[in-house]
Amino acid sequence: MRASEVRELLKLIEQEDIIPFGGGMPDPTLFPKDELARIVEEVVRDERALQYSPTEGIRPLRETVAKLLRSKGIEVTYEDVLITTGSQQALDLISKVYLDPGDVVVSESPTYLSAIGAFRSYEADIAGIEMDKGGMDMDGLRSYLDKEWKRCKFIYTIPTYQNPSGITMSYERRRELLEIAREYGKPIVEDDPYGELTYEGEVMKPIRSLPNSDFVTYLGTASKILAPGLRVAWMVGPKDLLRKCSLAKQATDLCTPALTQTITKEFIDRGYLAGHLEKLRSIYRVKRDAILEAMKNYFPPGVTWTHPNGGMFIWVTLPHGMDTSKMLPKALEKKIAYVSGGAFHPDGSGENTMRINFSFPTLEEIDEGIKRLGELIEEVGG
Ligand code: PMP
Ligand code: G9A
Repeated sequence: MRASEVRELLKLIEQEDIIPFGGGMPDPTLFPKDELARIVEEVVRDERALQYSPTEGIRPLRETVAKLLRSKGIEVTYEDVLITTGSQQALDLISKVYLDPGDVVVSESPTYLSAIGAFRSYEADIAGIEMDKGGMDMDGLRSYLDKEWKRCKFIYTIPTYQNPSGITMSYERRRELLEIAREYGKPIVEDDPYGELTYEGEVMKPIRSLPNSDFVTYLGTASKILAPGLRVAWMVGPKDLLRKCSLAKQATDLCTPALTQTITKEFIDRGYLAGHLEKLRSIYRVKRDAILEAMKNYFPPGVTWTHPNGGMFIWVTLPHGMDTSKMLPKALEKKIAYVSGGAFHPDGSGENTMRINFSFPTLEEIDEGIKRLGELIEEVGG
């Protein structure tokens, strides 16, 4: 087990006055506090919300989630839904069920660093497949599976507004991925915390909603669309896997808090989610535009970055030979924080890359922070 660079950075940011481009945190001023306060006031008087609850999740929330998923084209009933304590727990449970030491998970490279952490904690290796503008490279995936078919236990993907790159997998690739996975007999785990956060272009349908995708395990979460403090998420997958994950969950935490499950359910059932998502999209769109504009204004030549249509992250590549991890102490001196790219690469490469979050900082911080970062890159890069 290794420390997560994001978690360590969060500790630091808590203590100091640093412009935070590091953690993937929602804008705290957008939490729907009034609606939540009204709901909490009622829910906390409901003794069922204060009681232990079934490991699979409270049935009313499972039904609400199933309905939400059906609206995205994922045809499920409540019985297909397992509620988890954050999607992070789903990643842990899936690993616990699937992975033995020495097994391999195939993922995009770069990928979500705490997924790497979850897989590694079960002593699995992660094989990172390169990406381009259309997502994971399918030729790379095929040639990896040709070599290491046996060791690979599943394919992990974040196809929409990926953490950390902001890249979205095209429909062509989504279909090809399904075909390859079926051909090689490997399950897919589709992690989708950002799919609702579209600021531009087409709203992408999950892989799990495409034809013949029943073998795909789909992870959704309330963290980015409502509040991560609730620790409420959901998992849909093959019945056998769901059953085993629920057994694993019994040993892990017995159940996700009924209190936060009920709050989440009420928030969705009272019809607050759609309006809230509209608000998130409109404000994050402004922040995304502002950060792209600031990068254009302040970054020196030779620096490139992605232009995500949604989500929370921009992936920045510095000229070859630069090392963002070595540069981080200097960035912290200048009171700015980012996550260096090596943390997201299963093989530790990507020294000259970094992830920049734009949902959490304010517009003023975005402008000032990117200005300081541009100056730093110029200083260090010579
Ligand atoms: N997967 C991805 C890709 C994420 O970005 C995150 C949060 N940053 C998670 C899973 C975990 O989210 P949570 O546990 O809050 O649901
Ligand atoms: O706080 C966390 O660890 C969740 C955020 C993940 C990220 O920054 O990718």
